Amino acid sequence: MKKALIIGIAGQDGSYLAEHLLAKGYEVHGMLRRNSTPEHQESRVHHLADDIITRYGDLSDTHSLECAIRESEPDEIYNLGAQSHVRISYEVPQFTAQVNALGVLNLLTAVRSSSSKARIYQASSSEMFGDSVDDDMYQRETTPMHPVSPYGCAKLYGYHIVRNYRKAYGLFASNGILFNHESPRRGSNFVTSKVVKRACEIKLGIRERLELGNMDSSRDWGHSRDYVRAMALILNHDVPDDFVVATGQTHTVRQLVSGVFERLELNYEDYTFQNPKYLRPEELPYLKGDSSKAREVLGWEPEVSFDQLITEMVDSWMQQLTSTAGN
Ligand code: F7E
Repeated sequence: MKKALIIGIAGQDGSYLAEHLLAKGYEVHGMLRRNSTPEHQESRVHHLADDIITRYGDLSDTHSLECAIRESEPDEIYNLGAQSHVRISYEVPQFTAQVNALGVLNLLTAVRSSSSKARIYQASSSEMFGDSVDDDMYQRETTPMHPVSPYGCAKLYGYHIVRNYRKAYGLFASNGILFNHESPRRGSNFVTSKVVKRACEIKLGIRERLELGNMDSSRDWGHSRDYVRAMALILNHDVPDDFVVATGQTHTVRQLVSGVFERLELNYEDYTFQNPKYLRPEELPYLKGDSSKAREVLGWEPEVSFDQLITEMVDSWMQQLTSTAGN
């Protein structure tokens, strides 16, 4: 039986990855960060409580990483832990760097000092490309990286230190360069979830308006469930390597908003307003990923379309909100 350690198991991706690995027969260990409010801390993995082994830990605490590695003796480590919100990275830039950049170094150091032979997956991000795009309007593994946020800068360090340790010390350490990926489990301060939740609340008469930042940026949005499959394929490939994971389609935030409201038979223009507090000091304007390498080398491809993703999120939020209203 293979053993996996998922750092950040209580997040959107951590929870889907745990389900995916359990279904493949893995013993699944997870590390989660302590919050001051225990409520909802493990809500995304609550249904797996009898099947997974969790412990508290933190990427900024090398001792906790060493203990987790020693106790779980993993064959595979998935580092999904991060301060993952780009706008908030401007409010906590040093914390973001400590976790998203130095945290990766702490993990690599902990693997080496424990003499672990575990394969390591690093959750790298399309935010690392920043304002850089190839002439054909795609970003791919070879596209130069010019990050435009503290989050992107920190993730770029994590990406490079993984490549450096792979070459320098022969670690099996790989980067998945994942473009935006969403689901009903997405935190409600990311744009897809925020738009869907607010639109459902407006439809139900619970709320009157949706306040957003920049609606002209474009993102390549996929489904988290599809993307965790790519993570496992990346670690089970015969050599460590770096892969872009993306759908290859891009939509503006405005198209997302208009599509969600249309599904609910509402006109978004009647309810949507700009609030400067949601604008970023520097915006990443455009993302569209070319995942040909992952498709050709790993045989990966996404199964859920953008429309199916939005439908699943709308159905889920409608169901949650109507069941809460009935309580
Ligand atoms: O913003 C615009 C915002 O916060 C998407 C993370 O998972 O993907 C994610 O980062 C777009 C941006 O995702 C609001 O300005 C407008 O252009 O959903 P988001 P993100 O920043 O692209 C990458 C790949 C990661 O790695 C990150 O961890 O939507 N936008 N108005 C807004 N965004 C938010 N959150 N809230 C608004 O009110």
